[in-house]
Amino acid sequence: MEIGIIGLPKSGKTTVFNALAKGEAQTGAYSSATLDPNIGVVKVPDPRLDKLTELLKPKRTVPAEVTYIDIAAPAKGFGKGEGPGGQFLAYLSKVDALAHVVRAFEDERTPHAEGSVDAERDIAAMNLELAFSDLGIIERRLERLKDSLKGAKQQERELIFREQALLTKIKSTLESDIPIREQDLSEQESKEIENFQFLTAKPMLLLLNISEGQIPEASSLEAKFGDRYRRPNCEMAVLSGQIEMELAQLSDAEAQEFRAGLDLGESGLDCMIRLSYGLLGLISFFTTASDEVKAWTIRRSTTAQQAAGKVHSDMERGFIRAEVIGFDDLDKCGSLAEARKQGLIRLEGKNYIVQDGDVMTILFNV
Ligand SMILES: Nc1nc2c(ncn2[C@@H]2O[C@H](COP(=O)(O)OP(=O)(O)OP(=O)(O)O)[C@@H](O)[C@H]2O)c(=O)[nH]1
Ligand SMILES: [Mg+2]
Repeated sequence: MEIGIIGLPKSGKTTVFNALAKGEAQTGAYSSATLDPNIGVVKVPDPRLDKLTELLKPKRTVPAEVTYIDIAAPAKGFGKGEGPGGQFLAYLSKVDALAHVVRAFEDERTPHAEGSVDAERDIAAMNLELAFSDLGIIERRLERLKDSLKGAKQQERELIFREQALLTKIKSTLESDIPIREQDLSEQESKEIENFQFLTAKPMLLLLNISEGQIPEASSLEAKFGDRYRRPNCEMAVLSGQIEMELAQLSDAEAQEFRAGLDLGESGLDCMIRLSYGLLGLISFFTTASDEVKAWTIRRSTTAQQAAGKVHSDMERGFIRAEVIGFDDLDKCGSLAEARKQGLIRLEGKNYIVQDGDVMTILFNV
């Protein structure tokens, strides 16, 4: 899973990146727009994995991973309705979800490019920018389709007409300010446009970046912005990038203590992972083979055979069956042997739909 961190200049993207990836990328008053993006691989914290390690005492424990990419926008043309440019767009179109860092903190040392802090204005500007990029892609495609109609055979013409109709519908809805992720597309339609990698079709996480002084208002800000911006495929959260970044440099125990003292609740990373898993419809399952406990990320409604393919393509190809036990059952039994004795380990076939927290041993033959 890859999440692209986007935002207007000086909104705190790199600060949030550092908080999530425990990174030490340069933040500050110079423009980082000409630098390469910061890429960080983050281990997904999962208390169930810790518990499994305690129970099964494997030699190795391997958590699932999420990649965060901090992509500085080109200084020119961004927020001006001209659409994100070349390299920037190339990075963005690859990611599974977007995290939009929205500046709510005041800081005289870092003046806002627009001269004032106004989160709603900035959200609208970014949404416009993303929509503009998608509209550009659609318009170019429609031109191409029009050209290819000439000299097309009857069968091809039908396909072209269909694509034209779909893109025209999406375009006009987009023009009335409805991002593709909120458009009521059928599963089939969503599949047909998948390859365009439209930016407004990606699940979106709005991160309102507040200062330390605004922490007492965090829940009222969350209620206010949540009401306004939480939609299907769009989540929002309030966090203080600066503080989260500082806490990320501490040990877990120290960070927890500070967090309690500041009345901060769950960590920025935990919150991001929870929200992005929810947005992307992701769940985790665990494997325990060969002295290794490992967490895997899959989409909801994945079959046992497809899930096996995550582990190894041979396992998918040669899938025979899986031995499955839910995490809670295993936790209650305390060991796989006890679970087996109680008959709680089930045999499941290739069409079994894997559930969040399943602990699986995959039997295969190639
Ligand atoms: N007070 C305060 N300052 C912050 C916060 N988050 C970021 N800053 C400051 O704002 C400045 C810009 O932060 P960055 O994280 O570099 O912002 P950016 O969006 O990556 O900036 P560019 O990459 O240049 O567009 C830095 O000086 C940060 O210290 C915050 O939550 N509170
Ligand atoms: Mg930056």
